[in-house]
Amino acid sequence: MSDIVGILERELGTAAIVGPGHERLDDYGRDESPLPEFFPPACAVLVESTEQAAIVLRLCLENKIPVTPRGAGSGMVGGALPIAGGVVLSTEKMQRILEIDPADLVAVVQPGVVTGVLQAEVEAQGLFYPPDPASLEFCSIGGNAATNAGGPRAFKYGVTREYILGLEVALMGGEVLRCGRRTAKGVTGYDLVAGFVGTEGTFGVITELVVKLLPNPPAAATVLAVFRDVAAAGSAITMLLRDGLRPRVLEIADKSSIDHVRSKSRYRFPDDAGSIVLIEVDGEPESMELMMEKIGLRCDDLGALDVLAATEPADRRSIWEARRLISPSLKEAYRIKVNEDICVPRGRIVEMLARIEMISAETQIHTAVFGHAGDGNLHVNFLSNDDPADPAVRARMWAAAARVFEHTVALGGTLSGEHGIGLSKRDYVHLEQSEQLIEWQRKWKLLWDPTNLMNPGKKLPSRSKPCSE
Ligand code: 2HG
Ligand code: ZN
Repeated sequence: MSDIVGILERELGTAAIVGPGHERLDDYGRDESPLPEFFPPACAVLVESTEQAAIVLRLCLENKIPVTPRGAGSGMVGGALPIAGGVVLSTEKMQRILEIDPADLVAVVQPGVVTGVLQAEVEAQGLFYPPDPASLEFCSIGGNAATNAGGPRAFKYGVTREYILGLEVALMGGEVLRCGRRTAKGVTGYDLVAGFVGTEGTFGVITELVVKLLPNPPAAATVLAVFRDVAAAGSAITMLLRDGLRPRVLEIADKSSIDHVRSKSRYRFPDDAGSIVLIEVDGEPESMELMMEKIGLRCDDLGALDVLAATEPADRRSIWEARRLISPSLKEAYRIKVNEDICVPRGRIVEMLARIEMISAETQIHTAVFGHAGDGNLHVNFLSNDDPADPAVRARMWAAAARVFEHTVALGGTLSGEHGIGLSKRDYVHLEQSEQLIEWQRKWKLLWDPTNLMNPGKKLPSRSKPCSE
């Protein structure tokens, strides 16, 4: 391998490079995925402009060095792990909001802007950027677009793809391409923006984004319905959906999830909570109140043990803090947390919840289930305090996850609703997609990246035998 670190240092200066011996280099070999391995890159380049990103990509192609794009490193499937070594190209320093335009209802941003920061900035101008991944305080908008991130509000407002109007991307070799628009509608040419979003850094590096904004809803309120168990909560969600109710959020959390945040949360969950359904409504205050009342009464009918409404911003904030604490608290409490984010058709939620309970009982692996149930998107966490270095333990956990995938697909669902496929799920794609479809996607990838140096080995299974977890 050529001295790519030296070459990059000469071209960009040493300040941009986290190279060998640097205390932070190891950080670029990890992300938030449950994979035990650590993949050290030759170096990470913290680019500050599109031009710098293009230079890195030109030099890496010239020297045949793989490149792994990276946002904030909050991904959960190993998409940002440099499994082939080479260079990590991080956009974490590209943090400028270039424009917020209330007339056009768009913002133009660099990829390293933290999602929560963008939300706060647009809200200060009476605007709204709906996608709200749980990691919004530290994840970045470029990573959100690369993974097509979701979040609770996707239930009413849709996922990240629906808010990306235009992109500037830097491709392997250094070509920079601008695609998309800043208009509300537009069908000129093929929709490369939609095709690029969700490619998990396998096509190129996002260097600028035009995002769609909405007017900020005048008011929002949160309703918490407590149920005796997760089955009752799941049935309530199905019934609320059938009633045609469309709050902005319709979340579920089982007892295990709630119990892990109880002691830390400022919000005091009712003692008898065997499961909760978290509902949020927004709109004009009068219509919102009506909707809250309707939902509350319906939850009573559906067997809720308790229905609590939070309208004060402080109460709502503490409920959401508690909800966002579920994932990090589970990670803290267990040495192994294999987390999945399967998505089933909405009509199959109750059945899927029952199948997860069955798999947990049969495999004797403790689970915590929570997530965006209104979308059929369930975070199934397999948890263990056994030795994470023991391959037999991990094999057992992933065998249980594979059973969840099989049941998901059997119910017409998909392996990932929002976290992506990355490395950790690529060998399960066969369960859901035909070889023919996978092959078409390989061809598509090679169109953007003919040398297969851009984040190789992610998103799709390799042609050879699947790797083992
Ligand atoms: C959430 O909704 C995140 O909290 C993380 O998508 C889910 O850890 C998880 O399984
Ligand atoms: Zn989630």
